[in-house]
Amino acid sequence: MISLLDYGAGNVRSLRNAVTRLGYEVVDVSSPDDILAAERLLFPGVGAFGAAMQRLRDQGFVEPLLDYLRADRPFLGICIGLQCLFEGSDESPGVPGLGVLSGQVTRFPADALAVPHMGWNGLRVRRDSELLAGLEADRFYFVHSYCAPAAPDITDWVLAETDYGVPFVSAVQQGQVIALQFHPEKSGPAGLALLQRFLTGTVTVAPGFAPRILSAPEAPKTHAPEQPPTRLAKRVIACLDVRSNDAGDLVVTKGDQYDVREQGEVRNLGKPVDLAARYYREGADEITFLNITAFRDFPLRDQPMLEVLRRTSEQVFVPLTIGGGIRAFTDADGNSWSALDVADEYFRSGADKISIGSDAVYTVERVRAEGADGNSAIEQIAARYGNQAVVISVDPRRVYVSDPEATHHQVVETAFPGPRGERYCWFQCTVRGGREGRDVDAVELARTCEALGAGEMLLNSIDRDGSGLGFDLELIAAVRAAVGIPVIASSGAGSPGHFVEVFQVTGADAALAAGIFHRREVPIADVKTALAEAGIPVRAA
Ligand code: 1PR
Repeated sequence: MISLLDYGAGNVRSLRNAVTRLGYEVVDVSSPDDILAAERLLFPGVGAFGAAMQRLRDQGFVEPLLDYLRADRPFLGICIGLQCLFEGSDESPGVPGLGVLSGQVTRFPADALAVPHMGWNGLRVRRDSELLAGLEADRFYFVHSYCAPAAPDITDWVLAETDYGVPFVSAVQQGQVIALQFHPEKSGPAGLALLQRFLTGTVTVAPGFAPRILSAPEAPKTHAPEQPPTRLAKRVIACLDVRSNDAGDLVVTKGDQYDVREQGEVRNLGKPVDLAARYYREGADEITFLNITAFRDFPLRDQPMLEVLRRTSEQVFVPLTIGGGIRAFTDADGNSWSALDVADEYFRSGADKISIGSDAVYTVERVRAEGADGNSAIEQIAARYGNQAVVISVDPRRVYVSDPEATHHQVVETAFPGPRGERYCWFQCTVRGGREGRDVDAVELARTCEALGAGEMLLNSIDRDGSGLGFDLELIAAVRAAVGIPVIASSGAGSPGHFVEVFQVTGADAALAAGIFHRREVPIADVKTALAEAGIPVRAA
């Protein structure tokens, strides 16, 4: 029986699914007494530091939690669950943490590297442990903008550090108290193995161990030899465009330049849950579902899609993104839902991130005219679930011009001139699955959405979609240079070499493909091999 300290700050379904999958029953902590009665306590990390601490305080959980930790009872904190052990965080100035560990959590420097730190990174193991034994060479999934800097006065706690611009603490343990900056529940087989060690109590304690709260400087007992810095891997993402076919079955489909029909029929490339499970087994670093007709069918009516998400999240233990239809909606009877309601339902059904397409374009138009008011879907969802949970899916199409002065949009000089030899183009955002172009370019969209709180850009290209000609490097480089959040390159992958090229040329953080994976033309493992051979860090497939 595993007690889950779900303090209501966000989605913990992924963790529940992982624990259940490993054969354990999860009970929720709903009162202070439940903490002291727990056999093993999980403190998952979602939301912001201040909100998490506030909720612990409001529910009277702080004192019992400290008692539980002082008594060296089995505890696993994850992400914010690690950060709350410190004295405070720059994310929420003035809000005290639990103070079990001395030091302050700080924001990653944003100058050179994309923030959040999102994706698969390694561990520099600082001392031997049963928890990490044999997993030292694996990568784990991180997603956070704040970190605990590696500092000498907590070295007796530190199991592992990780590097991302700065070295930071990625795993701590004293006795039975463990905390991890990464998400084992989203870290594939290695993460599940680690979680299982905690759940089964494989992690034993030296006899006579007494934990200290607020540790004093002390040299670690075992120091691993100096190891090279860890590197964040470039992510390879499998994307499933999902819609109902004409028989009413939910299928994975795939378009050419967004046209998913062949001889009048919606292309059917497989069943969503089965394909997602296959990509998980084959080593995809993330899975993305795009509910491509949700702009016209309200997604909360689309129970089969929510069911797809639920069933997938029970068997896929890497991050799961879902997009399509995240917007406010009023039905014929006058019932209204906000975009946040739609996102809530997606998160409840197992999503780790949601992606917003059309509504982001309308938001940018509104912000340009009236300024930000805090009410956009991006702002509201980021405020509840964190920036890292909000992806913007952009569907741009090239618009060619002969003269850069002929448009107010940001243009690039292109190596692929337009039909009349135009040497410049801008990237026009579209809505409703590419059906309607708007007066917003992809660079403006990316900048504004970042400022509103989006955590990641998924950059499609209608021109390249389904073409197999390679990613639109000019588009991706232009957007990558404009924002500090991670950018996912999408559309046009035809070979492993295209992944190598997009990472080398544009600095993209992840690359996504659909057609080549669905048609089994290129295995994910071949993509990873090509990347590794080119010296690009990847998580082994
Ligand atoms: O506008 O918030 O309801 O979201 C709708 C979502 O559905 C958006 O994310 C939009 O990108 C997506 N979408 C809408 N219509 C289509 C379509 O194809 N007709 N799919 C569509 C977008 C692009 C990628 C594709 C890559 C890689 N498809 O998802 O997977 O281009 O393909 P490739 O590797 O085969 O080239 P909203």
